[in-house]
Amino acid sequence: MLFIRSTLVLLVLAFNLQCSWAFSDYLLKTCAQSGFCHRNRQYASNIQESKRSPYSIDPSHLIFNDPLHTLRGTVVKRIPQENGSEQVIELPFTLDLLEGSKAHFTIDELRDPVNVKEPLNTRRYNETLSWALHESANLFPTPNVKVTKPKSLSRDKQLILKSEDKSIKMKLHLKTFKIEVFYMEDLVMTINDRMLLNLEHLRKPENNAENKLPEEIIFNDFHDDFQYSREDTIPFGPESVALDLTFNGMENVYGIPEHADSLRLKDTTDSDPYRLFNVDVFEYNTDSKMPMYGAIPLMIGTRPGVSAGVFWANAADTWIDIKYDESNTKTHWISEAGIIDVIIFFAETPLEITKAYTNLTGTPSLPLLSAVGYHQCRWNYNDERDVLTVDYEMDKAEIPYDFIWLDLEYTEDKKYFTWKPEAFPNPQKMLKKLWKVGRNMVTLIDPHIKVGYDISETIERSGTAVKNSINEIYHGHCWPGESIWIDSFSRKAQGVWGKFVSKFVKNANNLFIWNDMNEPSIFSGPETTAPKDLLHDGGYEERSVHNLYGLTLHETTYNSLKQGYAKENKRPFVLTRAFFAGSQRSAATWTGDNVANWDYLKISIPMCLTNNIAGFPFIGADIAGFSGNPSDELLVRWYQTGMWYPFFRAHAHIDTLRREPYLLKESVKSIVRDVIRLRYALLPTFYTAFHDASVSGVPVMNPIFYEKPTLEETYRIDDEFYLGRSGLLVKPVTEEGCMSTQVFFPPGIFYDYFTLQSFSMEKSGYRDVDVSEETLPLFIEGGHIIVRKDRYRRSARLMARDPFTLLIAPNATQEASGNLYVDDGETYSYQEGNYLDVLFTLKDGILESSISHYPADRSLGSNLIEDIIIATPNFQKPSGTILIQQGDMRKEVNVQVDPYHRYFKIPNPLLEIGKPWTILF
Ligand code: NBV
Repeated sequence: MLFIRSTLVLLVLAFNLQCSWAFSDYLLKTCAQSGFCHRNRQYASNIQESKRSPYSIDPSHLIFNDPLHTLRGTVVKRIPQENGSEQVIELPFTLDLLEGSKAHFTIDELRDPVNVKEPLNTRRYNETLSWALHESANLFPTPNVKVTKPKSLSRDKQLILKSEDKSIKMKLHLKTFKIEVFYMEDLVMTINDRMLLNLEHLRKPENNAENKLPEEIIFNDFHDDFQYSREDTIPFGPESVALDLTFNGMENVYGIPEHADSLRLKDTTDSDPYRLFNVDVFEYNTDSKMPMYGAIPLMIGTRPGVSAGVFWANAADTWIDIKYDESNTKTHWISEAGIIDVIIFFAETPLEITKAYTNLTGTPSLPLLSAVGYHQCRWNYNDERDVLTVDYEMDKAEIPYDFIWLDLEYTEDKKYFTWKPEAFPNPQKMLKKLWKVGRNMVTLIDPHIKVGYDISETIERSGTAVKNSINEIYHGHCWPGESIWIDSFSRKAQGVWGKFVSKFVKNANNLFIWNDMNEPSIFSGPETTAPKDLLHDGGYEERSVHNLYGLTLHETTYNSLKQGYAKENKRPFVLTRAFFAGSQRSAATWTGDNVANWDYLKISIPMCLTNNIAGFPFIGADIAGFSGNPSDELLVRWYQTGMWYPFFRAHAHIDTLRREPYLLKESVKSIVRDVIRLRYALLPTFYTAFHDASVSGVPVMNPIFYEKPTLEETYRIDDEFYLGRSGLLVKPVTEEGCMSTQVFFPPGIFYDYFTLQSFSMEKSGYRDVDVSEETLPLFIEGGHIIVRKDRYRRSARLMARDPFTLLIAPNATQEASGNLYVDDGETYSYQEGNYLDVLFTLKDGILESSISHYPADRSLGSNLIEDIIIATPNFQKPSGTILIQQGDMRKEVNVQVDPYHRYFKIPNPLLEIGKPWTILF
């Protein structure tokens, strides 16, 4: 049976590979086909009619726990019975006001073990937060919360909690479990305003009916009639959790990646809700709410002056309805299992919300500098010779690159941790050749392990494979044929995987790992993923932990690589396809199997922006489309767009024509070469942006509204963005045959990046910008200083000693500033303080550099500055010579003037980047 179905699915997949470029929608459930989604949507509409609240807070059980400042209590669910009595279900509830204008609340259920069969864990899964939060995240309640309660607490009363700094006030309505949250005395969020709170408590099939509220329906409670899920045993019966949260006065919400949709989320009243359920969606639909490879249940709402965030810490299959209604945004969160575990954030700006969120879930780790360069990938480079030819040809064409990738086919019979011997007889030698110029290799290692070789046998023997519903090792189908899956939730499995990885990278120092198919993708499974009744470590069902699986795997891979490279103190590089909140700490990701057409190019921008605001900036899309062969025009536009993706990688399906940049016809090649070189020239600025992200979570690809949160007209712009906080503003061309495009500019002075022609915007608005095939609409906002390295080198590592160029773009008051972060680009020694941090400022006719942090290794700061270019809006060039000072050195020089009078230049000032200096105009 399993075999017939998997063959069928394989046939369907194969058919798709060849014949069409669209996702096969029937493989995935709609909300109406998903038991718990359908039930909760129905409940939502019924409860709106009955206007009855079955849930309340029991006043007699409220404890305000002083030392911990946690409010503990019981949410009571009352179910009227036919005989007039009520069945009462008690649900433990906690609420904390957290430091920094945040709050955390949970609603759980204590399940009776009598009703649960071994080896299932009785408990509702409540460990999602511990995976999502970083190790030392601080969930401490703020001290001195002021509680105001009426003399006698009865059911129709309210309780008021106020944080010490008074930024947050929460009004708890006991009768309906409604919570109003005020930020700076402004009602910003209401929880359970629409009374959609629902927790389907444990019951048996035989007494299911009497456990239903009158507003609930019975639909797929104990079985699943979706075509591919009929074998689901659903051992707990219905166990979903749901809640509504309203963003008051906000008409714009963002986040909840991953979806191939606009940056501002859409109203779902007339469609399915957005779904978060990690699945393999080959050639996914664009402009769609369908689930994708990753899930970050973080939503951010904003209006000028106030922003709010909701982090729904639940890893089960989740659907989210959004309704924009009379200047409020009403959201309804529905998860199939687990507990209600929510952190809410409040701040003045959306950027502060992202920062606060990454403060808890971890900032993105600082990548290898080379990983910020260009990655050349294809399914597949066939053998050693193929790899070294690509390497050679890239150099011959003088196109820099840093990583070459090996997809699936380098393995022997798709057995991970092996090399196909005839194709790769000496991987070490190949890796050494690449390393000579500082280059790296990434190989694909997936979690599905072919049965019948030492790796799978070790997993089986050590009891670290994922189990089926009767606790036997689960077997399914994936690329290698019959496979088992490593259960990376378990510590033991992590150790086992660690050994495989260490052995694999032994003797190498430039070999890294790509975890693909880790949603997990299972060809023979329902919705092409794992059956929901599989069992993981601790007796938890896949149903409860599904969206975490990818994270557990790539985090294990990262830790294993870190261990493997401990001697070199080297930072690992891991690419993951599946992700969850917290993935940013240990991986990069990409937008999966897109198609070489304009729709996918266009949608890649909001997709990357969404990940960036959800704390996971190291993302890109396959350039120039995974499936299909792009036209020259599309390919050029894709490189011009892709050079701004934080993760800059070309990749192509095995059935496509080769398209490495050196193979392109001369006119196209030279544009692509210039684009890749521009990325390398800007590497210091990109790396500084990555560093900012690693410190505070600031997006690398930064939406306009994140930089200008008071300008409401920016709230729907998702086709242009800034590079971090550098002031570089980009509007990639994503339309075929485009000759002119409209670019939005906030008020201020702007410079065309290439010509330094300036213009001034009195107020924000759009300008027509002409484009040709070669041009990329790229601007610098006045007030910024950009740092570059302009010389062509073969790889990032070879640029280490290169001199810097500074590009100064003054604002209307002739001021500008910018910063530069430098470290060795490879090791963790920056964590011991071995880095250089420089601040450049232009003010009152003085351009100066000050050092905010000196590296222990002073050679990091010995690079020279070879050019300083100063753009001048109204061409005010210094009248005489200018004075340059660094330490004891003082010299007067003449500036060089651009014939078009757009800038002047200080050539060869011979200043060291790592020491302070001053230039007087
Ligand atoms: O390993 C092959 C591909 C890979 O190239 C792609 O990037 C992944 O998203 N992989 C999926 C498996 C098969 C895709 C049809």
